[in-house]
Amino acid sequence: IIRYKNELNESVLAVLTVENKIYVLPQSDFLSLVREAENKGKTPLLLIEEVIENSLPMKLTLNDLDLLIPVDAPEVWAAGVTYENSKLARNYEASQGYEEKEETFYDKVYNAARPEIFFKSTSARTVAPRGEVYLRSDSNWQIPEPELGLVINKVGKIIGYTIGNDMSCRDIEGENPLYLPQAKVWKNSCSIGPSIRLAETVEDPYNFDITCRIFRKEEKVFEGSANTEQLKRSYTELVSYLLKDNEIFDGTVLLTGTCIVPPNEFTLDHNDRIEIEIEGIGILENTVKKQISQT
Ligand code: DO4
Ligand code: MG
Repeated sequence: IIRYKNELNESVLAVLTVENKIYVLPQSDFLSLVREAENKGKTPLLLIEEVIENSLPMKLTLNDLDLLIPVDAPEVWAAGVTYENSKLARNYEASQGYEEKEETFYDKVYNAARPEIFFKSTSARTVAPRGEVYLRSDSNWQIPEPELGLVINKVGKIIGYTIGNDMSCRDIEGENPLYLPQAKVWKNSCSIGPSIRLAETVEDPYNFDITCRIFRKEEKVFEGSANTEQLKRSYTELVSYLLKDNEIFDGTVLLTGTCIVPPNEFTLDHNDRIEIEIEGIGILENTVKKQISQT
């Protein structure tokens, strides 16, 4: 499911099929589609199949469309240290390169029953596909974190899968884990999209290939890949901790943690272009910018 802005500046919901055909949907947004399906005792996929049978695809392709965030997630939350790679990277940044002998907070959380879950973004801070993610002016070590995002409803049902970029400052978090909110949340520090893959169409959500590419002046300076089979925890486990004694809203996105970390000497730069690809969901592309008015 995608959303785009038409020539009248209106938001339009559409479906992109596996054959790369795009059909406009009658609902105004993703949650309306989910709610209408529920009210009719059908699934979103059934409603979409009816549209596909009774209409013609658009002539335009995905590249022609001015894409919007596929769901206006009221809140984006994120899980951390859910892959071994992330644990190793966190230990490196916290130890400033020296080998730690004792068990760290990161080792503990990787093995603990309770996962790390933190507040990542609000809809106003979240950037659309092809939009600009910003660098923080008080950090010299910044990376994208390519993550699978769970789109959930208020009772924690996974209704879709999307792609998220949990932009992060390794030096700020490495200095002190209590700085986590500053290492994770600032203007344009999160991006979601380009599509939502309906949960009912995914055979095995623990088998998504994820690839991240970073381009500088159109030259590829980083590429890394992983698969969600390497995830330490289950999605239901992460969602259940997010919901504990909490109020969660329809369309919330829970990022499931990063499994790809660029080399330790790498930091993002102004005008870098980031691509995060998850097979069957698409490519989330963003350009990196220094903020214009930094204080
Ligand atoms: O502890 C920091 C957060 C780690 C994180 O965001 C991740 O593993 O993806
Ligand atoms: Mg992360």
